[in-house]
Amino acid sequence: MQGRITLTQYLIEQQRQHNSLPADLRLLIEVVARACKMISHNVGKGALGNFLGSAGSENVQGEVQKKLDVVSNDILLEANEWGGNLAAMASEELEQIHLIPHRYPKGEYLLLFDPLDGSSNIDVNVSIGTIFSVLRHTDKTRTPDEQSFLQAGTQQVAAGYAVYGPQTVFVLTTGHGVHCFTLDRELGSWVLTQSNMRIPHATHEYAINASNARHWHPPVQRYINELLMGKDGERKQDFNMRWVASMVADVHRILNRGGIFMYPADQRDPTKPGRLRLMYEANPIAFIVEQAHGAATNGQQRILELMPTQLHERVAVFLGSKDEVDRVTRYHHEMG
Ligand code: AFP
Repeated sequence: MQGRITLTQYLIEQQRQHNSLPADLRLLIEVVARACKMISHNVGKGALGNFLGSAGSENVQGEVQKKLDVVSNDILLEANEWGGNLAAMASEELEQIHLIPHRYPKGEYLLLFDPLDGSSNIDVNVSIGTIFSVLRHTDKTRTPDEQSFLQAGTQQVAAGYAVYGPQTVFVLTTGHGVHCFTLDRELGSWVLTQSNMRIPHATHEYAINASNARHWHPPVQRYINELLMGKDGERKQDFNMRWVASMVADVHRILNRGGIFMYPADQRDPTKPGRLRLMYEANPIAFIVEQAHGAATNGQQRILELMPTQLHERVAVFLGSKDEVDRVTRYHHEMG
């Protein structure tokens, strides 16, 4: 087909146009995208590749790992170790950071990833995905440690996700808008299918796990009650609800047609501020959402400005269409 732009072509053009995409960052993104292709291939095999079910181990979060969690993590580590673009990696599935082995050259970037987001959906054939974030290793004289990764989301130089669904897509930002590439399975290449994705400011759709409703804090109760009242309440319009339980899939819907995604902190355990991880999920997705003209807060402040204190820390998340994110954030400010 004529006029097709592949990911490689797109990245080289970005490099020429903006001069802000260094060659090593471009290569790093290509390696991540290639790893996502391999993960997609394995996800697609499912039971035929003996990939379903539990791996019989737990990750650092105390969650039971699925076989595909482990396989996807290994694919990303192996693909990115030898390219010479990275100083270190961190994965939601690993307790410690992963240093580049001595035998390989080191680069000036740090890569973080959630290898398989939405793993509860693996065995039931519902969309899942990979999320990644790239930071600079600022002090090159020092071997990276956990502290090197503890940078605010505003410092990200690239972020993206892949969704393994009816189609496999790769959504990317390097700070110049959000672009979506679809995997052409016959040719094995990523083809640009959407440029400059925009999240409409207004929406009639929301995503939240409502089974936690009785534990929510008052600002969230107030906001959701108003949505549930629909036309009969003060919002004077009906709202629709969707919940995939794979953040990537919910976010991809929101990037395409608007909506608000919420995973709030609740009253059960004050030491657990929400379920999602700041470094592997909230920061990269917040970068993408803001680049698509949406908003992302933890109810109090912009997610991208939060200063992480731990690699695996969790955070409350409200993101998507700006008008709704602003409203629920205002309720948090008003209600303390
Ligand atoms: P898993 O990868 O452990 O399945 O977690 C997925 C996730 O972090 C996010 O992708 C979902 O939006 C959310 O958790 C689902 O949470 P519930 O299990 O509470 O629905």
